[in-house]
Amino acid sequence: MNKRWERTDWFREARFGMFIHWGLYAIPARGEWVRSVEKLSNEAYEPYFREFRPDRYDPRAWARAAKAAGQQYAVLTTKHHDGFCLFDSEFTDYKATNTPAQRDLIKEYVEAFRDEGLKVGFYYSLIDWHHDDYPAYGDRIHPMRDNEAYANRSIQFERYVDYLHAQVKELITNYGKIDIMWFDFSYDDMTGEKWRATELVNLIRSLQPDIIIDNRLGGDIKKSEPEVYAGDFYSPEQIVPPGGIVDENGLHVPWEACITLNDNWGYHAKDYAYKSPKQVVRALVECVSKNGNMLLNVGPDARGEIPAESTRILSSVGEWMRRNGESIYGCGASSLPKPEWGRYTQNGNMLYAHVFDRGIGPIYFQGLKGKIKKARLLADGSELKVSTPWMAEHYSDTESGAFIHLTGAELPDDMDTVIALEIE
Ligand code: H79
Repeated sequence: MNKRWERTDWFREARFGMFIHWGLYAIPARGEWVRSVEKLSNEAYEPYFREFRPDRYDPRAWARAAKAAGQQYAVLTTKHHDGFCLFDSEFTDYKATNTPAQRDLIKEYVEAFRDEGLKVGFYYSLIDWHHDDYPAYGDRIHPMRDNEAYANRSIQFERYVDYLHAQVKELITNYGKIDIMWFDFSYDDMTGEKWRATELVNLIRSLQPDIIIDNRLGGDIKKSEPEVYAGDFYSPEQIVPPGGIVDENGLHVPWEACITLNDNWGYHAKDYAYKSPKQVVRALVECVSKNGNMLLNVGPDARGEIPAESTRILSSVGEWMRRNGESIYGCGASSLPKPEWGRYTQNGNMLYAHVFDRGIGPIYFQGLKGKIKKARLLADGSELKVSTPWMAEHYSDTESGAFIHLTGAELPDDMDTVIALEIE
C-alpha cells in the first residue's frame, strides 16, 4: 500500500501527539464510560447537558501545552460514545451550541492548534448511546442494555448510519484541512459495511485526499490487499505492541499507541494513578524503537482545563523533548538488537542510544567496533570517547563491540540519557 505510506509520511515523522477526551462526562468526573458503567438513562444524563458551561475553555492553552511537550499533532473527541457533539451539527440538537457554552467548541480547537503549527485530528465515536436508532439489544456496551422496553423498541439502524455519514461530512467540510479521522470503535458484528464503511471512506477521501484514518472502522490493515476502510494506521490501546506491527508480508504498518496519563480517558476527579514523566518518556522511546507513535491522552475538566498533574507531566516530558527530540522525530527502529541497557532509535546514519540503565563501567555497543565515527551526549552536545577497556579482548562476545565510558556514577538524565552516534 504505497498510498498509505505516502499519506502517513508526516505522521511517521511526528511520532508524538496529544489525545484529548472532553465532553459532558467531565462533569460527573468518573470517566467517559460513566453512562454505560452506571447504566444511566438519557434523563439521568440530561442535567450535564443543561449545565455544561466550560468557562475556562482555552484551546490555545491546550495547544501551547501540547507544543511545549513536543507533541506535533492532536486528536479531540468531536463526539464520544455518549453522543454529545462539541461541534455545531445540523443533524442533532445534542450539541455544545445548545448548552450554556453556546458555541462550536471544535472550531476554536482547530484554529488554536493550527496557529501553534500542530496537525489537527478528529475523534468520532461510531457507538452512540444517545441516538434513537442505535441498537442496545444484546449489546454489552450500551447503558440501556438491561431495559427490555428500550431494547425492543423498533429502530432503523440505517438512519443512524445516515447520521454518522452526514456528521463526518460536516466535520471534514466545515473546518478546513483535517489531518486525522479517528473512529472508535467496531465490535462484534458492528463493523465494516455495517457502517457502510467503503462509502464513508470514499466520501472522506474525495473531500480530504490527504487525511489519514485509523483502523477502527473494521477490516484488516495487516492484509497485503486491505479493505478500502481498513485504515492508514493501526491503533493499539493502552499497550505498546511488543514487536511493533507488521503486515502479513512482514512489512511495517504505521501505528500509534494511545495511552492514558492516569487510568481514565475522560476527566476523573479521583484518579490519581498518574504515570511518571520518566515512564512516559520511556514508553515514547519504546514506541519509536518499534516504528510507532504515541498518542498521549489528557482529559480536561468540566470547566475546560487540563488537570494540573497532567500539565506538570507534559511539561517535564517537554523539557526532555526539547533537548532530545532529535532522537524521536523522524526516527524509527534500528536493525541492531535491543541492547541490555535500554533501546535504540535510528534515523539514517544517526543511531540514538537511549540509556535507561547505567550499570557500572562503560556502556557496551555490540557490533559497533570501528563503526562509530562520532559520539555525543545529545542533551548538551558534549563529546564522548569510544574506548576499549582493559583486557576487553578476553571477554567473550566483545570482539565486535565498542565501549563508551560515561563519567559519574549516575546517569546525567535519570529519565533517559541519549547518546547520539554517527555510524558508518
Ligand atoms: O475513547 C477511549 C475509550 O473510551 C474507548 N477508546 C479509547 C480511545 C474504549 N476504551 N475501552 N474500550 C473502548 C473498550 C471497551 C471496554 C469495556 Fe468497559 C469493557 C467496555 C465495557 C467493559 C471499560 C470497562 C469501560 C467500561 C468498563
